[in-house]
Amino acid sequence: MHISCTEAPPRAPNAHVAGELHAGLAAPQAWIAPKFLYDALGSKLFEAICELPEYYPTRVEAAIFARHGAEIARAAGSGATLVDLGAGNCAKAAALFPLLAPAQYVAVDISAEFLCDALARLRQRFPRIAMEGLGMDFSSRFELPPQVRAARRLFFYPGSSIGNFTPDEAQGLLRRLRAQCGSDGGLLIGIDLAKDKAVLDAAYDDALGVTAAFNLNVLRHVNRLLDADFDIRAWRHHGFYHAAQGRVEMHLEAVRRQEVRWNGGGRVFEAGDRIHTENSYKYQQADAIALLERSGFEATQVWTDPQRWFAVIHAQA
Ligand code: AVI
Repeated sequence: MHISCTEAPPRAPNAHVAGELHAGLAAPQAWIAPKFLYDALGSKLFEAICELPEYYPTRVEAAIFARHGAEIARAAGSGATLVDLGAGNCAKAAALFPLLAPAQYVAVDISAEFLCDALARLRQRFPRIAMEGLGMDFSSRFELPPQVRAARRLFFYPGSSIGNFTPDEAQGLLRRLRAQCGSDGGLLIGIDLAKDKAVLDAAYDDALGVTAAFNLNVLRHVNRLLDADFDIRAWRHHGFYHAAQGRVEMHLEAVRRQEVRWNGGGRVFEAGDRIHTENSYKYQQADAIALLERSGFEATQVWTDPQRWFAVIHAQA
């Protein structure tokens, strides 16, 4: 199910969303899927995170595109239907329009309202490019609707958002993309690489507390979606690199004992109990390439920064 930017948004969450949230909150180790971090405010907070000095991925990835843009465009080819996954404010794709000259631009994001506002602004800047906005959760199912041209498709998945899936889930998603690519399509993907724990800890627990606000905001979103009564002030953000797992983890920790109720359920959280809200896997370059190849893509070229903190990879179907 998707919401096109030309339709009115639905008023109530669907039963599947409510069921998924309920299952996670009631689990012995409570969790909330990271996609719920992105309501309209969550998307704005993520935009702010991307401006933080500690949050290097956006800056480093942009520098790779700035330095190697012409070569990247040669590898990816121009004139494709550019499908931007997790498009957010669409800024990353827009920066590549002059190089990739897409025949159609399709922006996909779970945060439909934020996406549609961004796309309306983009249409004014680039009136000649056909654009489509799709508010959808592409994490478990992915089928492009008929208004997305079947002509050569180039999937654009920047920002290391693939890292928010476990490697198995990532493989599932990449396989679904591969199936929608056609024989001459491809994928341009940004993947964050493993690095020093101190750099990663700071990137996910910044001095200003923007990442903390981003994480806590998920409880406001859940309050709205499930008619829950989480008290935001009773929770604390944790973001840290777990080297053995090869991932950054975000959690919310209860600062005191509390009972939380939601539509269809509820539970007591003891002080110190945590809700796991996000993983952000950091790959070795070789493992990232192996993941793409296991998913049916052929990695044709890799670009990194001088410190090898981040990789942009072009993979062919
Ligand atoms: C969107 N995603 C790739 C970000 C990340 O780095 O995992 C989300 C984020 N979480 C905390 N800071 C940023």
